[in-house]
Amino acid sequence: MKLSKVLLFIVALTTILSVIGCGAAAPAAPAEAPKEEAKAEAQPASSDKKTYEDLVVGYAQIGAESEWRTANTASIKEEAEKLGVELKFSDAQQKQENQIKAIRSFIAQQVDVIGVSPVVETGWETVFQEAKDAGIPVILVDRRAAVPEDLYATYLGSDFVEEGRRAGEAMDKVLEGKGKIVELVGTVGSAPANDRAKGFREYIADKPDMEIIASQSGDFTRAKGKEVMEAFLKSYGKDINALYAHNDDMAIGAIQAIEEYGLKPGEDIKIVSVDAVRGAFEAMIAGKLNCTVECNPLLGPQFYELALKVVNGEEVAKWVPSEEGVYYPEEAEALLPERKY
Ligand code: GZL
Repeated sequence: MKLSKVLLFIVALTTILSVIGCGAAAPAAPAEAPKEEAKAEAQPASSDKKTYEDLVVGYAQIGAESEWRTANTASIKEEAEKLGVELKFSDAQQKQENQIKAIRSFIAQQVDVIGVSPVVETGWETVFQEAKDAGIPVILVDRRAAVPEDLYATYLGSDFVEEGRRAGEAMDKVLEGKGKIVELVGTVGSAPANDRAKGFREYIADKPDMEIIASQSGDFTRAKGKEVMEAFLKSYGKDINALYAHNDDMAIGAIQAIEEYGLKPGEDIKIVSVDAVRGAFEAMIAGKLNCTVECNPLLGPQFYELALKVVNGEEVAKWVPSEEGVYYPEEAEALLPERKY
């Protein structure tokens, strides 16, 4: 073979080998996916997150003892309807054992989350632990329970001590700092009763001429409020200058008792109560009630927003306080039309 041909062959061979070499140098499929692809697999796909339509909620309500509770129940039910949440709702007729039974039933049905308004503060640790062991978060709504913080996801409700302080300040105003007061207490052992009593006493502690001469539970109902006020009138009669009622329903019952006794509620006996339901605004317009401290029952929207966050593993505050005001007779007529409960 002539030298020129040999050289040509060598050049061609070298060229072919160098091309194949580049091809061989092309990387095979990488041994592992690039970091960003690997990271994507580590996070749950957004489709794994529940929506309101996926949510199954068990709600253990206290009962139907007051206008406030009726409005609270309406808010919980109406918001579930609006959002497409599957709501399993129980009314415990103000009995703790019925609320505990309802919670156990929700656990057996494997709901996503349990909402409860504890009728009293104590006696919840066992059943809340059962919910935790079943992997079902508990949300306290309206009233608190005295349990370790790891047994509930969050508390959505009012600052009842502050409501008591506001009632004390209002009583100071309507009595002009001086008078004998009888007190209608809410459900014995309940957070609102314990704390409204505490806040009121904190406020009048440095008011030497304001004295609580009697205190008894009316269980947050009109009927019991009337009955206990009748007993107060029998014992103290015209010595009573004012009534502090832990809710408007008991105050409205007491108003009936005061009128039947022959005295003028709102004048002979000043009255300060809590909730700010429509019945209280009507009593203020009639001159029979001197102040109502608001306690917001319309917790449905915030409750489901918290429930979805908790079920999807999002961070929520341990306490979500409600926004509330204080109302007097002079503004009652103008405000009544816009009151939602
Ligand atoms: C307060 C709520 C109380 C209301 C009452 O948040 O728990 O229970 O003040 C109701 O009217 O019965």
